[in-house]
Amino acid sequence: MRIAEIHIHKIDLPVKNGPYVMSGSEVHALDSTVVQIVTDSGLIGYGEVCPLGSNYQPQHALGARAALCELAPSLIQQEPLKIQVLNHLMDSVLEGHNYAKAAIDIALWDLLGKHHDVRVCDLLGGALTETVPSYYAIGVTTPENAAEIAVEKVAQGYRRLQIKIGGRPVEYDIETLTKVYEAIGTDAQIVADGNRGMLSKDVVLFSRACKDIPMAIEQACNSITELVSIRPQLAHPIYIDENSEDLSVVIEAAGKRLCDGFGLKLSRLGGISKLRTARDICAAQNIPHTCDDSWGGDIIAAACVHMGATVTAKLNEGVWIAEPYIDGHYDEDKPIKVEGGSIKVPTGPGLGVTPNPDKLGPAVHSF
Ligand code: 0XW
Ligand code: MG
Repeated sequence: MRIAEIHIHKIDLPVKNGPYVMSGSEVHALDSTVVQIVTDSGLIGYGEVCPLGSNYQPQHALGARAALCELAPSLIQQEPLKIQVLNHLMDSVLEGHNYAKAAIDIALWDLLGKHHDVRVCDLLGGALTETVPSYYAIGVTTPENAAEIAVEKVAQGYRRLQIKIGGRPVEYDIETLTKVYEAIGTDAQIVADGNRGMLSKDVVLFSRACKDIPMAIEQACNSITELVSIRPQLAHPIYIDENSEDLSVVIEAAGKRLCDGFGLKLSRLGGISKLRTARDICAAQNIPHTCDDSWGGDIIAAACVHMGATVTAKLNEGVWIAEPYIDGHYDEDKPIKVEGGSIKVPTGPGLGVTPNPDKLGPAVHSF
């Protein structure tokens, strides 16, 4: 089997009930890129990457499509089932740009599963569960509103809530987490996520003021250096998210125990192949982690769910998907969605989703 065609689609994803507010940005709509890899046998593999705007990470939608245009010609006529070989080929053609390569990697795993009539999670060693826990991210908002949403989401079945902090006087963050904890207690695990937006001094003040609230603090500061410098002063475990730019950072942070957990993103690391390795590194070091991505529709959601299904329960911090903030699905027959705080693992081969061509629209680039 050979790769015969590669098509790149641009899909606009308005934020439902938006904007989505984090310490450094407020997003009203996202620009997602879907990759279709068509083989000479007629099989089609789908991948997706959707940067969370252009300042959340060193990624942006136009950059993803430009990188994919740089990569696509070298992939034509290659053997799609040799995923590792093609990852090496991509690295030889283009340095970096893991987020764009991730879309290709995901499509190749989708093809591998379809070729063998096996689900991606089962290709990754087997699903340990048929429903994965999700979590809900409450954007930066007033203390009262955050508490109100927290109660609503716990009632819907979520057992982990991420409360966005940062980008404002730290007193507001302290009051917000205090109100949320008063409202839900330990009915759900609480993670306060600063999305790199806080000064180390404010994180120390925040942690000390909230010392009686059982929670983790995720990526509060911009760098690992800052996080490591204040960690001894904190009353809470710390998680690394945005700083885990690639496997080498995960290996170092896990090996040196620089954090107590990770927010891992599929596209940031480079796709399913790389997140599988990060999963195993975390398992070896007993470090809990999420299996997320920045944003995107059913394709990236399915990839995160398949990966999350293979993470042992005690290390599984949940699978975040953008579905609650998106109207509609690429595949209305087999949508990937959060129900009661959990997500069912798709049952079909590969990713288990078949995007409706009408939802993808015409390709913006074809090879
Ligand atoms: C909550 N997420 C996984 C979704 C958004 O992309 C941000 C991210 C995070 O944890 O920072
Ligand atoms: Mg995070």
